[in-house]
Order: sequence, then structure tokens, then C-alpha cells
Amino acid sequence: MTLYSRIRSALQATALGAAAICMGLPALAETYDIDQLIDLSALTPEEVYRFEPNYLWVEPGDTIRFLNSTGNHTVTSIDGIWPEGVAPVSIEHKAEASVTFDTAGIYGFRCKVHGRHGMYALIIAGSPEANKDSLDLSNLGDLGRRVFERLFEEMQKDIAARDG
Ligand SMILES: [Cu+2]
Repeated sequence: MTLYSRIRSALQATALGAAAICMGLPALAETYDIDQLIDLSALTPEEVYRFEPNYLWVEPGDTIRFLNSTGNHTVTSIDGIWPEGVAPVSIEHKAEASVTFDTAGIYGFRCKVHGRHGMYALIIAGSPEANKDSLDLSNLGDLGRRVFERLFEEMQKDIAARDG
């Protein structure tokens, strides 16, 4: 290695280090995408009609862009899986619509048309504490309850991982 190339790689390492430090600063609000799919190659109905992804943990202040809430798809908040005092969400006929999660808690979404096929999504913003003990699945049918039980298992794993 020549002196010149050694200096150059030292400079590059410094630049990488600086970039890494920048990324370690308190996170700015992020934006995530959730798509709405009709995937005819899927094996089960709840995979044919689905939010992709259907489970996401964000931080308060983050935004989710819901894509392709067109045709028959909707993004509709579920009474009983929604933090108290947060305005309900009802997105229809939008190729793209953003929801910002300012309040910590657990948020359940369904597609009004394909909920009967299991088209649901679970979002946790920051911490589930606000409404984790007051979740009410009585507005859902059997399939919806089964889907949310699976999604809540994911959430419990993430809670355990965060606490551990
Ligand atoms: Cu749908």
C-alpha cells in the first residue's frame, strides 16, 4: 500500500465513521409503505387478500403510506383495537394515503370488503401499553379473531425482545 492510498483509505474510514455516528442520532420520523394486494398465487384466502406487510412496529411520529386502497380495498380502523381519543381512519379509492401515528398504542386495520377473507393489519406505535389491556375483538368474526391472535403473538414476541 502506498502512502497515498493509506491516507486515502484512512480518510474513507473516517467518512464512514462519521456517517455511522450520524445514523446513531435520535431517529427522525420515518415513512413506511403498506401495500394492499390481491395475490392469486397465494395458497390461503387470507394471503390472497392482504396488507403487505400486515404487521409493523413504528415509533410515534412515524407515517405509513397505504398504497392501492383502490377498487374494493379500504383501510378502515377497527373499533376495539384503537387507542382512545385517536380519530378513526377510513381510506377508500386512494392510490396512496398517509396516516401519521402521533399517539402510542395498538392500531387494528381491516379492509371493509376483504375482512371476511382475513385482510387485516396490526400496527404498534411506540408502546402497546395505552390499550393493550382494553383490546376488544368482539367486532370481528371468527377468522378475524384468529388472524389477530396470530398478530398479537408477533407483538408479544417483539415486546419480549424489547424488554429483554
Ligand atoms: Cu381488500
